[in-house]
Amino acid sequence: MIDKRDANLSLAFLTVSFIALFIGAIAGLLQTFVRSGAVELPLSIGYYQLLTAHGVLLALIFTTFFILGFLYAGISKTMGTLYDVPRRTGWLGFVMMTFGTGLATVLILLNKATVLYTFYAPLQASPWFYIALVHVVVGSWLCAFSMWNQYYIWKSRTKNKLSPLFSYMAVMTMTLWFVATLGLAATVLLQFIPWSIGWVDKIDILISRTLFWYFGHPLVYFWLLPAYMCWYVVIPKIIGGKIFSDALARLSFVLFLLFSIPVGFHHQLLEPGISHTWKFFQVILTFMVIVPSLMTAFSMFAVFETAGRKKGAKGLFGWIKVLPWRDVRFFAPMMGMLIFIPAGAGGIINASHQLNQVIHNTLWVTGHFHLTVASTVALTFFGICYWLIPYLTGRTLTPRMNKLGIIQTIMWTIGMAIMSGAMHIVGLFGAPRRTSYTTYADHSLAVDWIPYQIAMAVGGTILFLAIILLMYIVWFLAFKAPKGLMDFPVGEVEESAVSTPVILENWKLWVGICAMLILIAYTIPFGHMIEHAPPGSSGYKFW
Ligand code: HAS
Repeated sequence: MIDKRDANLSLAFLTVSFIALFIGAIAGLLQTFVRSGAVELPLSIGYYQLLTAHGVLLALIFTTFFILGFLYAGISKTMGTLYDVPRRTGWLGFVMMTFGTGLATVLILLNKATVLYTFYAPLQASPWFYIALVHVVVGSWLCAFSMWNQYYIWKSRTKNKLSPLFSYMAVMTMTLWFVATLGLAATVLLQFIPWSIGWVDKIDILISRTLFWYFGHPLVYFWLLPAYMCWYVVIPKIIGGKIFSDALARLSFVLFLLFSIPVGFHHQLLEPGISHTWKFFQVILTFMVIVPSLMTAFSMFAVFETAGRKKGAKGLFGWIKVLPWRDVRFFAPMMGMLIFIPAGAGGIINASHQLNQVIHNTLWVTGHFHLTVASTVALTFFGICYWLIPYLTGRTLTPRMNKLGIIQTIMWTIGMAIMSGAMHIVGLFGAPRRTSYTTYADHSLAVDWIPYQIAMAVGGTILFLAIILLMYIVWFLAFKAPKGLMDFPVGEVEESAVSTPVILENWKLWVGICAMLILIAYTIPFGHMIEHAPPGSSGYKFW
């Protein structure tokens, strides 16, 4: 049983995350309608305003709050009840983040921050929007400090050389987040706030985008790693198997820390002002960051097959049949894994310099991130909430909710296949992303895109219905499900697995190599940007 005080902290984060999910999903549905030409927005609400709300609330807020809620629950489960200082620091972080989220949402709704979730300069928002973001980031740092503090106290009290796998992964995820958000903090504090207040007239766009993508790429792994924590630690237990290798799991997280940050240029391959040599270098590192995902795929196949064979499965693929397909705690993350196979392949296409010329700034990219974060990660998070919420509220997952969860997962998978499939195809035809409905003066090329945009609206509608169903299940599990004991599933490691080398827990070493790689990948190109700095740009508010 989890300590009530720890459960409350986790539930607080999860509550904000689901509110953000609901509002963000309404914005998403309306967007697909507008983009297909089916409706016009009333009350002078702008398309780009809606798009900003959708991106900020889903990509930044739903994910971050969900992750922190999940991590706190897992740390409390695997290292024991939170110590007082970490718990209090966690609450302080929560209050700051929630204040920042509220302020940012109000500004977006007032049309004072219509700058999309990447807030690219020279689009300019009210300074309060950037100040709100500072609150979210500093609040999340407090959570990082609180988790590190818990880990430090636990280690010094237990004298254990190795921490529990889940907690180790949580500490690594927050380390990655902290190093990544330094870039965001730098651009917001040194560039955006002074410029939006009017202390300086101009902003250096290339530097702001470079600092943003220094943060923006590891951000996607900050979303992915908690999903991997579920795959590595939770799924083996649910399917009645064992963790393939503790050492391999930890090594893959180390590799994410090392290689996910010095790769931001692969989002800027078409940007002038960065030499090809440095783009090429960061593309190589991008291909390195694929390795830990391939290790994860290998490890999961091993877990499934070993568990299946223990249950008597025969033949090359017999183990697939004996997986617990009717258990939503497995089914939802499994759909996420299966989707990650084409989604990851899409990422490799994006990272290839020549192919990036074809897909950059097209709807293909939107399709890519709806398969990765909005399917692989989101489905895993949904799968987690079906057992995490009853675990935290002292209730149980009933067979009826399990069934509804399976239906929800199927709806999500079908809706996303239609929407994201259409995005990928029409993106290859050249349809740009981040645009409202337009036929470009009835140009034949643009008119040909419309059927795909209608398909996107159909997929979006199914997704929205799936969100309503999810909200019902979440509400039921939180307030109505019968009282009982629900498990936080934590797998055990296979007896035959190699023992974990203690060096994997040498933080100074890994953070040191991470810092070195960042310096190698960024120092010279960043120096060039400063040396050849353009005059900069004033701010624009188009919508
Ligand atoms: Fe990405 C753009 C490259 C992964 C998210 N990406 C984006 C954007 C987002 C995003 C949000 O190089 C748009 C940002 C914006 O607004 O502009 N991405 C990659 C690469 C990977 C990758 C190389 N992306 C992700 C993940 C995301 C995400 C993960 C969110 C969570 N991405 C790019 C690039 C761009 C980009 C360029 C810029 C494009 C442009 O021009 O703007 C890799 O990490 C992918 C590696 C993954 C794999 C798959 C492994 C498969 C596994 C599943 C195994 C299945 C099992 C089940 C075990 C190699 C682990 C088996 C069971 C059975 C029963 C069979």
